[in-house]
Order: sequence, then structure tokens, then C-alpha cells
Amino acid sequence: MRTRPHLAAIGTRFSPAPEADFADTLLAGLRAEPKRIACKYFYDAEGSRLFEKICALPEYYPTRIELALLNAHASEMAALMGPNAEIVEFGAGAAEKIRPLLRAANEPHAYVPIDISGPYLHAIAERLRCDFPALTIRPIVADFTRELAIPASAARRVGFFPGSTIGNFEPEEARTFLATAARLLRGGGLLIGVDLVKDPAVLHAAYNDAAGITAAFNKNLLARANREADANFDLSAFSHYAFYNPQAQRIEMYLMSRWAQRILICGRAIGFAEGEAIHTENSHKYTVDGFRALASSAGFTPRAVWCDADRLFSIHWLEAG
Ligand code: AVJ
Repeated sequence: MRTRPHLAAIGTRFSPAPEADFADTLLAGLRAEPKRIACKYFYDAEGSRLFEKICALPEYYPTRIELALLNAHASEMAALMGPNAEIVEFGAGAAEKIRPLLRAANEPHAYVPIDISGPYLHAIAERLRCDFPALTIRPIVADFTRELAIPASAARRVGFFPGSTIGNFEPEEARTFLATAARLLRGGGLLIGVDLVKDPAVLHAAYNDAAGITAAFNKNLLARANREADANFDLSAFSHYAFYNPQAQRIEMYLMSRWAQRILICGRAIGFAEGEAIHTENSHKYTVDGFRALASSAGFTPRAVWCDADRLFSIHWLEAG
């Protein structure tokens, strides 16, 4: 990420490699064995819009249930967050889920949405400013999976990390991320949404929607490569493939080459065998107790948990002592 000069020295790197641009990362990932592309590259402006459409799908329950939990328990959650808090959201996206909390919050000091997609984030921040004119909003364009850098603040800080984005980390990476967050949020806490293990048929449907929006979201990686990395992918030559791996307790998502082919990225050739796949996402699911144990091991004290009646999704308040 481009570190701004006013960012304080709380930055913590999760990866030693310097940030390469999309084309370089793409090329390296497609030359690796097996082929892969990190899921954060889904979220250019087009991918962010497609993800908003996923959130509205009948099969994709997480967004709907999490929003219902936030609406139902906003005042309790806001009370735990405390008065005059600086609320930092990791991966703010459309920033819809923060709204019930902002309405219930006791004069928040500021709202600091972090997102990887700059133009999208600034548009979202503008929209929020219209609806919350008294609120200080300080958007930060950053890749929080690489570095957690937030300007120093005298205010008590609380984190908001909804959507089960934590599920994109491997459990060990999730622990590292949480440990860094616990240091950053000391004296406050973290409100975090976590998708739960459940009937695999429900999980399968959520990542294989009938309207094909998840497939389009997955293939947007290839479209983005064509737009930004001078690539020549034929989107119809790849299949969206997503399934639940019950032993790893995660959804795995792939783009599978339907036949042997050769594509070009910035003039460099990449070969695909028939049926060869690019791994594009893992989305880990947790049990309530399993996630609380992970948070404890990262230095948080797990407190309240909210779940829907069917135990499809959970929101946890983790205290950073
Ligand atoms: C944003 C990572 C929570 O894993 O459910 C949705 C992304 N991928 N459909 C998820 C996603 C395919 C989503 N997260």
C-alpha cells in the first residue's frame, strides 16, 4: 500500500514481500503451482458492485442475517462500544452495516472506514456524509491484509469487522491479524461477524447462486486482468467452481479452464491444461466456541455473542484489555 506520511508507526506488516502491482502479482500467481490469485483482487470498483449484488441474493444468507442481528441489537452493541469511540472498520465495502451502529452510538468520535478500492470508498464516504452530517468520517484506502496503519488518535478505539471477511484468512493468519488488532484496539474492543459451520447444502447454495452472480464475481478477476494487466482471457473458457470442504471447514472457490489454452498477460504466455484451475478464494467457517478460542489465543477476551435462531451467523464482541 501507499503509506501516507501522516500515518503513525502502528503499521504492522503481515507479509514481508513488498507490494507489487496487480499485473506482477497476477503473473506470479499464475506461474505458481497450483495457480492462484489472492481474493482481495476481486474488489475493484466492478467487483465491489458485484459483491453488493451477491449480498442481495436469496441464497447468500450472511449479509441479511448479520444486518438483522445488527438492527436488533444495535443499542446493546453501541453501549459496549462506549461513548466517543473512534470506530475503525476493516474492509468497509458499501458501509451499510455500520449504519445501525452509528444511529445507536453515543456521539462517536469518528468513523474510519478502511477499504482497498479507493474510488469506491470515497463515493461511499460521500454518501455516508450526507446521512450523518455531524459525524467525522476519515476514509483510509489501504490493504488491511498487509498492513494495519491508522492515524494516531486520543480517542478510545473500537474495531468493526463484519461480513465474515476474517474467513478469508487461514486460521493461523486470522490469529495473527486478531493479535495485531488486539494491540491496536487496546482499551476498546472488536465487533466481528463470523460465518458458522452448518449444513453444507446451505453453504453450497450460497456460493453457487442460480442467477450466476457469484460466477460473474469470480470471473471478474479475469475481466479485471483484461482491463488492467493487458491480458486476453476469454471468460467463457473458464468455469466458476465452488464447494464446501468439510475437513478444512471452508468454501473453496476456483476458476477452471474448460480446455487447454494459452493466454497472454503483458505479452507473457501462461499455459492452462484442460481442467486446470486457479484457486481464487477460501472462506473459512467457524463454530461459536472455536472462534472464541481463536480470539482468546490472540489476546482478546471474548464477551457477548449474538446468533440468529438457526445459528447460521454470529457476531462477537471481543474486549481488548
Ligand atoms: C466477503 C469474504 C465474506 O466469503 O462469503 C461471497 C466473499 N465470495 N461469495 C464470503 C464471497 C463469494 C465473502 N466474504
